[in-house]
Amino acid sequence: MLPFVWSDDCLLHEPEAEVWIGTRTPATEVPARALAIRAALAAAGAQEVAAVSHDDSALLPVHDPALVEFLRTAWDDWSATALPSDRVVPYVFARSELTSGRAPATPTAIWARPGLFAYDTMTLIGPGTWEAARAAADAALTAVDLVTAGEPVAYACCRPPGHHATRSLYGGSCYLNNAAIAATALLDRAGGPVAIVDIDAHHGNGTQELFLGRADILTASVHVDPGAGWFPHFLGFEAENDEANLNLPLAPSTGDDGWLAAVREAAEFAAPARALVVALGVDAAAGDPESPLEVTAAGYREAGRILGELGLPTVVVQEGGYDLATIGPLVVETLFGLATV
Ligand code: SP5
Ligand code: ZN
Repeated sequence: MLPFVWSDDCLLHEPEAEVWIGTRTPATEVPARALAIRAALAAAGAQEVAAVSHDDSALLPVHDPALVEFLRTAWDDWSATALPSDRVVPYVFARSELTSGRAPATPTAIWARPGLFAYDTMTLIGPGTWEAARAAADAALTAVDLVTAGEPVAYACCRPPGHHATRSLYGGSCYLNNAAIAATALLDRAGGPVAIVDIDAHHGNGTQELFLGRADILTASVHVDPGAGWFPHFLGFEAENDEANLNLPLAPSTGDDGWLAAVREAAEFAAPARALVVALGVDAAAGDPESPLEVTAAGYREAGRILGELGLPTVVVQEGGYDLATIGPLVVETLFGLATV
């Protein structure tokens, strides 16, 4: 069984809540997710490897230094100010149209600063958020190191997830784009193009926007149709496809047959690459509270097999998956599929 990369620091992010349509609802992206996955991997006999700390220089091919600096300091600045909210939440947004495309001023008010970097109200920052986000990136980079050293497949138990984070914005429960960070690190070592295949139930909008127009990083995403009312709402459509980007939106209620056909198409698209990053969300599974797709455990295993058949050096990073009772087994099924080809 393949190695899995783990960091205790990924547990430090405890958002507690999401502000959705102005309502504080219980958080779905909770530390227990990572513990459930770890327990299932350990029971399956996977080898745990501790995440190794990497320099911030590995983040900068992907993220604006201003976003990194904001995430690093946001909680300390917020908590040093007497504010009525126990988490960093935006209330005003620095939309580019607001400033006619000019760079917005850096607000003096601490409570206005999140509006420079957040694109939703659901992605809260509290004590430990930065440490966890940084540890998740370290886990992804450690998995890259394992694959570079000759492991055919390595899995990183990244938490918080990453695929909704763009170059300079955070959102969708994501702060740093772990899959994108892994892909740029792999690019240096693969000697050719790298593909990211995203099978999370939601469109990997951050990853798509990060690599828009780049031929050396191919991006493919299989997800529930945002046009049917699902996050990230504004993108993830076929109209965004080009030679280096493939969106495969699926109708709500799509099960194994339709989903696996899309995964096969994504795998074919990725085939010319020299290395692969799988953004593995298991929220496409039937019963997940955050998506209407109806993939089974056998479907996830088959997806793993399809992607493993490409025979590329492969880094798997964790994205979503919110049903605590099933996410561990679903990750194990996928990895069994990938590693037993
Ligand atoms: C990584 C990942 O799977 N991110 C998913 C983010 C989607 N969240 C959008 C949720 C929309 C509203 N859901 C209502 C739940 C209220 N707690
Ligand atoms: Zn998701």
